[in-house]
Amino acid sequence: MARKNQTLGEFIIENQSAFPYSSGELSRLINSIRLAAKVVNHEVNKAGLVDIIGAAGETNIQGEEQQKLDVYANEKFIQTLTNREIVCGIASEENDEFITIQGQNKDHQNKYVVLMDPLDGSSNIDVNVSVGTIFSVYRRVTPLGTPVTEEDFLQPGNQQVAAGYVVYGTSTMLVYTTGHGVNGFTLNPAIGTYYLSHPNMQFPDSGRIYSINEGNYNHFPQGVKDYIKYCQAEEEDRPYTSRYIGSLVSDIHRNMIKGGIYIYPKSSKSSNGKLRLLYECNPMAFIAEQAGGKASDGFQRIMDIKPTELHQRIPFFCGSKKMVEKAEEFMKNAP
Ligand code: AHM
Ligand code: MG
Repeated sequence: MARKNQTLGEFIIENQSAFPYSSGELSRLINSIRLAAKVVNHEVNKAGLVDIIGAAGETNIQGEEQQKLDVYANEKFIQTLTNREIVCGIASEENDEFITIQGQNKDHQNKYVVLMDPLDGSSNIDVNVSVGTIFSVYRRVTPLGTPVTEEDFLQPGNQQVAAGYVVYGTSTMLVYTTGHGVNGFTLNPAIGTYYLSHPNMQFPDSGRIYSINEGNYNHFPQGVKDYIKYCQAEEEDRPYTSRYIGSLVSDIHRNMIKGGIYIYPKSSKSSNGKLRLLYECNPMAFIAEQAGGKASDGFQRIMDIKPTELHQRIPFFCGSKKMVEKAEEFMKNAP
C-alpha cells in the first residue's frame, strides 16, 4: 500500500508483488532509472553555472541540434541500465539505432527493453525552464538467448509493463506506473532520497487548461482549429486557460494535477506532428490512462497503434478524459 513519506526504495520493495512479473527484475530496473535520474538531475541543476550547456555540435536523427546535456543524459541512462543485468536492449530518441545488450555472460538472458527520451524539451535548458526524462519498458518478444531485434522495440503501447517520467522542475519528481495506478515521488536533494509525495495520481475528469503551440494555428487541421475556438468561447466554464511550456513532461504533469489537455497535432508543415510514438507518446499515454485520463492521435487510442519504425512521429492528444473526447469529436466532425 502506498503511504505518504514512504521512500521510493521502500515503495518499490513493498509493491514488488503487484508487478506483473515479480521476479524483482522490474524493481531493479526502476531502481536504476531512479539512480540515473539523480545523476542527471545534479547536472541539470548546474546547467546555468558551468560550461556544459550549449550545442554539442552534433545533430540527431531528426536533424535537430543536440545540446550537451542531452548527450550527457543519454549516456548516463544508457550506462546505468547497461551495467545491470536486467535490460537486453535500449532505444533512445538520441540514437539512430537501438542498442543490443548481451549481458555479462554474453548470453542475452535479460528480459526487458527500455525506450527513452533522455532529456525532453531540451530547448528549455538555456532559459532555466523545466525539462524531463521519459521512459517506457517492455518485455522482449524474441526468445531469450538471442540478440534483441527491432521487433522487440516495435510493440504497441498496450504491451508496456512500466512507463514514467522525471521532471526536473522547481522540485525534481519521478512519476511512474507499472499498470497499477500512477505514483509520484519528489526528490529531497539534501539527502538524495525520493519520497512518495503524490500517491495515486489522477487526471481530473475534465479541466480548464489547453496546451498547444498556437503559433502554428494556421497550419492545423480544421478539427483542431475548431476545438481551439471552442476552448476560447465565452460559454459555460469557458474560455479555458492557455498554458504551454513547450516541455511535454511539464505540460502533462501540470495538466494531470490541475486538469487539462495537451495537443501536438499534425500540421501542413509536419504530416505526423512532432512527437515520437515510442519515446514520448506511448509512455505518456500509459501514464495518462493509468491516471484515469486519455491519449489518442485525434481518432484512435495511441496505445493500440502498431509502430512501424523506431523514430515514428504521431499526432498527440492527451489529458483529462472528457477534454480529449471533446477534441476527438471536433476532429471527427471537421469538414
Ligand atoms: P524534443 O524531444 O526535441 O525536446 O521535442 C519535444 C518537445 C516537447 O517536449 C514539447 O512539447 C514540444 O517539443 C514543443 O515543440 P514546439 O516548440 O514545436 O511547440
Ligand atoms: Mg523529446
